[in-house]
Amino acid sequence: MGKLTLYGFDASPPVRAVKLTLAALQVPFEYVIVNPLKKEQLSEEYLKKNPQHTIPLLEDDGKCIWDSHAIICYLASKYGKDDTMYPKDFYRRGIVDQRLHYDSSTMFTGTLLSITKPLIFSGVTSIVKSKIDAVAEVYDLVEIFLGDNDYIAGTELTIADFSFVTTMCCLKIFLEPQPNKYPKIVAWLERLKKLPYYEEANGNGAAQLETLLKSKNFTIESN
Ligand SMILES: N[C@@H](CCC(=O)N[C@@H](CS)C(=O)NCC(=O)O)C(=O)O
Repeated sequence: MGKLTLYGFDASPPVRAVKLTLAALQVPFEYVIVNPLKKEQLSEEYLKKNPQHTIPLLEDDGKCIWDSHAIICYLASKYGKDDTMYPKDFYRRGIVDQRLHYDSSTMFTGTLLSITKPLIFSGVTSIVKSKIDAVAEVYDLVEIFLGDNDYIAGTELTIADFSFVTTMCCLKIFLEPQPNKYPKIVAWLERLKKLPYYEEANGNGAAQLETLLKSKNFTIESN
């Protein structure tokens, strides 16, 4: 196994999706902190590795790959002892990919980041109600994605669960999923929390982001 380095910061949900994947695969790695609150992702040295200046970034024996979704597919394909976390079966893989693209486009970027980025980086303190309505729309869909299964892409834990849980546990800060309305989501979040590596790989960083966001004393505008 080559030398793996993860560049990131625990408050970042996509970084935590990679940490969960590495923990599940039991792959050792070096963790280098790149703190976006200090604009460290814009350093000349980092831009050479990732011109898109996002965290997470993975370096595997000198080869760089970024975007959490691409990274977790890469890790599960290369280091998985079997294919349960990222199935080789074309249809089951297609379902996992669909979930990952949904997180990448709508759930993380279109919904969570569109709320958190102005709060953290632009001094905005009020959130328009339509953005909270978008969170409810995400929950409606995730409840359907879960269906009768224990996990986001079927009966087995996959990398899609890691991508979703890191985003969903932060959307919770803005809209708590009520058990009577979203029983499957609530049960799934509890299920994921029982993973032995959950707290270290996701729980602690999610708590850090929650503390940061709550320190902004944001309000939600009524329409
Ligand atoms: N789709 C990307 C999103 C990554 C992302 O937006 N990361 C944020 C932190 S949560 C970041 O690096 N922001 C700093 C920047 O874009 O300069 C992924 O999944 O890796």
